Amino acid sequence: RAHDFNFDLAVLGGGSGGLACAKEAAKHGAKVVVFDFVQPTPLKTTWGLGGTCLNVGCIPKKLMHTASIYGELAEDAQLYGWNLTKNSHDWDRMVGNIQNHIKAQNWKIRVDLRDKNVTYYNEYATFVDKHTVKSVNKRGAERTVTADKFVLAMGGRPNYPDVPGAQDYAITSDDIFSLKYHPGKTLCVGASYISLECAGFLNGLGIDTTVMVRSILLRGFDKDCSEKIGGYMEQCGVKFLRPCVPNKIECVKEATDSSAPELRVSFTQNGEEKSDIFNTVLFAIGRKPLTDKINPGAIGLKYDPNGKIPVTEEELTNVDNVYAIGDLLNAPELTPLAIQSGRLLAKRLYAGSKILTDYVNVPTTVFTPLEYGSVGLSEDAAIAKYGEENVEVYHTKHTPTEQVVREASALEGYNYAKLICNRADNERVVGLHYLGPNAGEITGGFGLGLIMGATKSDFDRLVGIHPTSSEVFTTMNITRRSGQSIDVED
Ligand code: FAD
Ligand code: NA7
Repeated sequence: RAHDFNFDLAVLGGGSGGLACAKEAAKHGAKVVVFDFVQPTPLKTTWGLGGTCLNVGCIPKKLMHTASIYGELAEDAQLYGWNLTKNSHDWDRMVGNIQNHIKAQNWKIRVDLRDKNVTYYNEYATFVDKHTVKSVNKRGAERTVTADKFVLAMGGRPNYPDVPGAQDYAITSDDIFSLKYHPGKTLCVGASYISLECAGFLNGLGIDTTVMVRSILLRGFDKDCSEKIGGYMEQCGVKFLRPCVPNKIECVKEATDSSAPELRVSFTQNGEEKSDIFNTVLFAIGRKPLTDKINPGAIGLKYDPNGKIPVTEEELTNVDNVYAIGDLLNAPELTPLAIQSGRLLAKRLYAGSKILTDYVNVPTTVFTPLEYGSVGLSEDAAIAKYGEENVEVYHTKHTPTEQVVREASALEGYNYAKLICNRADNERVVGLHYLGPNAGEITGGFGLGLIMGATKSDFDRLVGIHPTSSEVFTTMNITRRSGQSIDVED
């Protein structure tokens, strides 16, 4: 049957999930095509092959976060004896070097696809019927392709609010990492991790930064940790407007190729109407999957009003030859999860595997100035699941050894860790949370413990590595229930 089609598998979207799936399928002998096309932002920003993570997500975000952390470490370096003359930060040089890295990767991915016998079309694909897509390139040339099976991996794009001037003058994370001019005084709207991460690195680069928060910080994450992140950012100089929503953005002075615009933002804070001038307004108020842009009606594809696609545990949609992976699913929007789901799906389809993607206990890290790593449940989610009487919270603060040269400052006490355990199940650890340096490295490792079902006594059995921050998890003995202060040294 597959021989009647141009391809065995057509993948819509060449991002983290789509590329992993396409390459794995080709490895097992399938004839595969990947379509990847980026619609430019309202500011006309566009990028190459590789999807959100490489071009406008994880990679440039981590690099800008690193740039900002280097500023902090340069201060520490002086305390360690380095004579550094304090230079201001050069936005253009940073953006240039980051974009050079990304462009080199875009090229490498193309070569890799060719080497692995995956056909790549830089074209936007939409369905004609359940075995046929029509695709269009940037010059408007069309092509029709048939395939036995389809994998949807189109990811999502940032939302704009329904506020006058938003689409005309504001930017999103799709624009910030390649912004041609220094952003100047910046307003980040939203309390999502993307908003807080952007505000964190901009402030760290010496930019006057404000975050506009409608309600709580980091909905979905542990509340305790989220508020500590906000407190730390405030101490570092980030301004917060909360509770606050924008009403209008007007242009006072247009942007040029080398300079940011001047924008007047009108907003309501605590019921009061106010306004202020900013050079850059960045919306990070959530993302929407691109499901409705592929002519889903032509195949009768079912999806939720927010664009997420319900799938079986085998990532099959309601259409029997169409699968969906990555940010299109009702699951954490994370690159390694998109890759895992893409790769395992291809193995099941073309290599006889039965292994399913595990969507539970996925470690994640928020790269705010105070980094936050977590795996498993938040405290509220654990209480909702197991009942307050069954949830034991062990917590502690810690001082990373490398920071002891810093003067005792207002920033002390934010480095924090907690283990959330289920008393009804031998104190099995159901949530691990860490605030401090190298959060991603620490949380990634401990994630293995959680998927293997580690209990508190397993953590106690583990001998820590001294002097590191990760050792806090091996010596925790204060429970929240005891009421004992974590400010008292053991
Ligand atoms: P994507 O990577 O979004 O790829 C989809 C591709 O399909 C895109 O290139 C799109 O243009 C293309 N496309 C869409 N429709 C069509 C069509 N009809 N035809 C052809 N092509 C199409 N995750 C982490 O794990 N760690 C992080 O630190 C992290 N940081 C992030 C920071 C930011 C600012 C953002 C925005 C995201 C971040 N993420 C992070 C999330 C991560 O980027 C996504 O989870 C991941 O990229 C999802 O992969 P995907 O394959 O589902 O989709
Ligand atoms: P999220 O996590 O969906 O967060 C959206 C944030 O933006 C949140 O703080 C919202 O506040 C805020 N928001 C939403 N609409 C508005 C408007 N109109 N005005 C002001 N503020 C608004 O988005 P992300 O992009 O960070 O994350 C996407 C996914 O990636 C997420 O699901 C995780 O899985 C990872 P609210 O709390 O609703 O008041």
